[in-house]
Amino acid sequence: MEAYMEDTIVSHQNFLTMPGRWLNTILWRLALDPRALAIVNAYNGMFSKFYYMTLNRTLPVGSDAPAEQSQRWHRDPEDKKMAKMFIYLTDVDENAGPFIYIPGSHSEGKWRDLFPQRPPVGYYPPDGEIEKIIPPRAIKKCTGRAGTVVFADTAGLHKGGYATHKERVMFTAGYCSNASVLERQYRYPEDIGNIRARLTLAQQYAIIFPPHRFNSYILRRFRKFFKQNTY
Ligand SMILES: O=C(O)CCC(=O)C(=O)O
Ligand SMILES: [Fe+2]
Repeated sequence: MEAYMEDTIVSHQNFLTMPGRWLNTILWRLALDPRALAIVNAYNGMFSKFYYMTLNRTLPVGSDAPAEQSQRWHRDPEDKKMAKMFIYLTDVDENAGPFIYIPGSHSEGKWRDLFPQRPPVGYYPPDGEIEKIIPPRAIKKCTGRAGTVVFADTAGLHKGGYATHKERVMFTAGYCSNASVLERQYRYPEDIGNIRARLTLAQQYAIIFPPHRFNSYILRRFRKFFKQNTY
C-alpha cells in the first residue's frame, strides 16, 4: 500500500489521485467489483457511472485543529442521488476520523430539505448549525476494522477524516447517474479495448462516458449562480 502513497501533504491530509496507469490495478477492480456495482446500481435504481476514485491517508492532527474541507458537514455536488463506497484499509476507531453520516438526509429522507444540495453544487452548512438541529443519537459514526466497507449516498449530510490520534487509510469510489455533469475523473489505460472486452455490461456501462461538450460550461454557470448560497 505504501507504494501507492505519495508524500505530498495537503494540509492535514495526504490525498492521492490515481494516474491512468493505475487504472487497471486492484483498486480499480475494487471499484468495479460486481458485488459493489450490484449494491450501487440497486440503490441508484439504474446502471451507474463510476466517475471517481481516490486513496487517502489522513494524518492525525490532535483534537484542537480546525476541521477543514470534507472534515466539515457537507453534501457532495455530483448528483441528486448517488453513492460512494469507502473501504477502510486501517482500523478506524473514533480517533482515526471515521466517516460520519446523518441517516435520512439523502434526497428521499426526512432531513432532505436541511441545507439542501443543488446539483451540480453541494452545500457546506455553516459550522455548528447541524448540531443545533440534529441530536447526537441521530448521527451515525462508521467505525470499523481494516477491510470494513461503507456505502453511503453522499448527497446526504456527511463528513469524516477528522483523525485526532490515529492515521486512517481509506479507498473511495464514487458512482452517479448519467445525468451528472461531473466528468469521469480518471484516465483509461492504453489497453482499454482489451480490458473492456472482458467486463460485464454493468462494468462497461460504469466506465464509458458519453462526450458531454457542455458539461464544463453548465458546471461553471451553476457554480457562479449558487456561489453566494453555498457557504
Ligand atoms: O473522509 C471522509 O470520511 C469523508 C469523505 C467525503 O466527504 C467524500 O468522499 O465525499
Ligand atoms: Fe463528501
